[in-house]
Amino acid sequence: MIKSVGLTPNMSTPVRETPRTTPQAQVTDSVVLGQNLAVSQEKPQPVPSGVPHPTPLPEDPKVRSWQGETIYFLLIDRFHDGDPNNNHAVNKDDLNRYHGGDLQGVIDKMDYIKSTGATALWITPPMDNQTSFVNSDGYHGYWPVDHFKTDEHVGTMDKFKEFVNTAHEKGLKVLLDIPLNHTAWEHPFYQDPAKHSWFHHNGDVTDWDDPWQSENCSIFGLPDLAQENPEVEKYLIDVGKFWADTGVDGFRLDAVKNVPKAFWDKFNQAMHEHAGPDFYLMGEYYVGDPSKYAQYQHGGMDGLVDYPLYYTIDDVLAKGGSMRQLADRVADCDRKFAKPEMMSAFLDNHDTKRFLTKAGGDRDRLKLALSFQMTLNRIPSVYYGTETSMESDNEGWSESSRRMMDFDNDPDMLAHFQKLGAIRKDSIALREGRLLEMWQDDQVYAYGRVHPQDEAVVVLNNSPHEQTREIPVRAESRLREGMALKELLTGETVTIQNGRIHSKLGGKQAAIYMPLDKL
Ligand SMILES: [Ca+2]
Ligand SMILES: [Ca+2]
Ligand SMILES: [Ca+2]
Repeated sequence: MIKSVGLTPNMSTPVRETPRTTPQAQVTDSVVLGQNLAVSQEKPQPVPSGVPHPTPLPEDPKVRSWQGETIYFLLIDRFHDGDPNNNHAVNKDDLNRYHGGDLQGVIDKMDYIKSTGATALWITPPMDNQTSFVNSDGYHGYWPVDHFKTDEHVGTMDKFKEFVNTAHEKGLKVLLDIPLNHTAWEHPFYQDPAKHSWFHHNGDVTDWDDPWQSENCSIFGLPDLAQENPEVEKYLIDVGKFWADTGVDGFRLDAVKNVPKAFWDKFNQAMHEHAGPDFYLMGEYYVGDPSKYAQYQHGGMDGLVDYPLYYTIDDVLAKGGSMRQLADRVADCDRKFAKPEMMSAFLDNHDTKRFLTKAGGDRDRLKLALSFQMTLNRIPSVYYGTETSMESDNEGWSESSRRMMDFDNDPDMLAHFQKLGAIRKDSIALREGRLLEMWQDDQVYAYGRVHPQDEAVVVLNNSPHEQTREIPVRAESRLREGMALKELLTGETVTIQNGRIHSKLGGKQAAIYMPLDKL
């Protein structure tokens, strides 16, 4: 079990992907790609969206609600090395060791992040971590030894504040990842006999299906904090207040499943009282059953990452299953989640294989999945490098999904993502509209996004062959007979005839239609 520690630093319970048992990472040449790129001096130009009547997202992140955001998620250590002076014991040849990325690197690449169309940034925990344990480093940030300090590899607290200010100046919100379930072994509290009652002493989780074990036992041996102890509860709420005071716009809460819900309810309430009702709390709850999610949203957690949808995206869009499965999953989740529009849809992350690898390297499948993710009634979270077609190894667990960012790996995929980002940014229908299913069969899924100001219609063809459908306009829609719609990915125009949209799509293609006339 101890060998697995560095391989599952997020401490989540893998539901389908199980941790690898062999510790040796398969390091390939691609690991070192992108590490020595000079900081680009030229600012990337915004991509035109082609949205007929744009309703742009406000530039000032402080006046925006989270619902309209597009999140870019990166591992600080694996994004960009902006300061070689903090490269303590870096080993870029070993995926379980520090690679040298830091806050300065994220600052240096902020224009790139903005150019993708993302509007918010989620970074891994910057707190001071235990340097290493067995054959792994705390590069991921989930092994805190001091919750009130930044790590020496990441940068100083002043650098952190500069990072937050730079993001805000560029119009990006900041979501900070924060681990509250456990500490690292070298945390001084764990060594302190006076703080014995601050931790559970129940041994490791042995049965992942046992909810009591999941909350009260150690994950891979990590010291498990006893949140039911009022002193611990107060301490962790103080940790939250401390980081909220740096000016970040929300938290991504690690390992929700492994902490009693009663703690989360108190923590959520305390954070909203301290930092305001718009301070976004996004939980990581590694569970595929959508019916278990509403309790957390009712308890003040604004949203959670959408694992139920993730598994279906994997089955259908990566592996080519029936689109009926995807349509039914979206409808089922929309019914069961308390606030589906505050949930976050993702294709892959640091605990999964990368989407493109699961799709057998089929780039058309990645493009289709991105088109789905960016037009859905969820907050999209895009994992760094997915927009440039980075891949994982086929073998092993998730460490090969954490290679150093390769900015130049696939300009064509990046252009597709930028286009989708620009469209979402300019369309209130895609950001805030209600989702109405319009069509489903084994190959094709279509939905409308209906907002009082505007509408969009999205049609997705999951078959490798061309498909044509006559999609009926819903009664709830204000799209009417004879109206012309522009398809934003090709620029073609179609006219609504006999109450239907004539949609012809190439294999594995998406269409995003918007009315040329104002509604
Ligand atoms: Ca560095
Ligand atoms: Ca450290
Ligand atoms: Ca726990």
